[in-house]
Amino acid sequence: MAKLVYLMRHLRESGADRKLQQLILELAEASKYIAHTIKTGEMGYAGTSNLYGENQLALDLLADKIIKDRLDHTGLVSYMISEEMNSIVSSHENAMGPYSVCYDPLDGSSLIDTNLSIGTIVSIMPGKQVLQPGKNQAAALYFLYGPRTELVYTVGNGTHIFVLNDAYEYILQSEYVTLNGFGNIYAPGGLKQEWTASHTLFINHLEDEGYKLRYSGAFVADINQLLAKKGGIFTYPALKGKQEGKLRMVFELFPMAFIIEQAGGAASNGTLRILDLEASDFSQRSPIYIGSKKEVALAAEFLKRI
Ligand code: AFP
Repeated sequence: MAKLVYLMRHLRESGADRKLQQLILELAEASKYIAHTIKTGEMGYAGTSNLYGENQLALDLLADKIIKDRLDHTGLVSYMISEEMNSIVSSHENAMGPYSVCYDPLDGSSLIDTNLSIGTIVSIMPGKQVLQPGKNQAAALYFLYGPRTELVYTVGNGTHIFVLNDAYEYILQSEYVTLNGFGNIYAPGGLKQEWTASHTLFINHLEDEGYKLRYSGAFVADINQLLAKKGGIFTYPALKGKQEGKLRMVFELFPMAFIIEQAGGAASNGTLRILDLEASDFSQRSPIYIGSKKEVALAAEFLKRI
């Protein structure tokens, strides 16, 4: 029987800063409570809306609170911001922690009533600045709450997948996960009627090449599918009248771009590498083309054509 590799051991052997290891372990503990509340919690609306005018579910707020309360007194975090908060929050440690954390506590939460997989996405920046270029991230991770609860993380030394076992321990499933140069699945993003001509041409090309449409409505589950199937592309493009697309840079795109690049893939806004970008504010969105290098490069070619 293969030796079990627990998360703590893998982090220790990753060479990451000890406080960063500890921060990831704290987030892993928080994920266990979120996984439990998804199974048992109230699925209704909270009667409030976030900064973006999106109705908040009770679970959105509960997941947000679980993470915030967990990080608040660790001494590891200076500032934190989430999709559900209206402003950047300093920790109770008088913002003395070595890291700042940006997170989407429940990505795909509009799917909760469908019982499809949803997740938590986390970006960890060094120091006190939440707004930094994506390439400055110290770590990126996500939790996927599906038939199995998974943790996928990178600290810049490969992308690694863990599964939560019956004893509520994260056990290594596969390390140094890599995407193939190309795949055979794609996610189109947005409404077809709002696509630009160049995005439409790109999607039609993928279809002509026999790529299969795989789009769940949860970014975190769709990215996880690219890792599991070792290739393909997820897109959420610039749309007519919404040039910035839908997904948010600091909460969703920076962490997923780090994870996918560490798995040998690529992530762009259609022309520029996502990790080279810097958000001017935490609500900034961007078009996204992320996955195998071949498809991301091909998208850039199509987007140049019109
Ligand atoms: P929710 O968190 O509101 O469910 O939105 C999920 C999401 O931000 C991302 O996870 C999906 O990829 C994307 O929206 C789906 O957007 P559409 O509903 O416009 O397809």
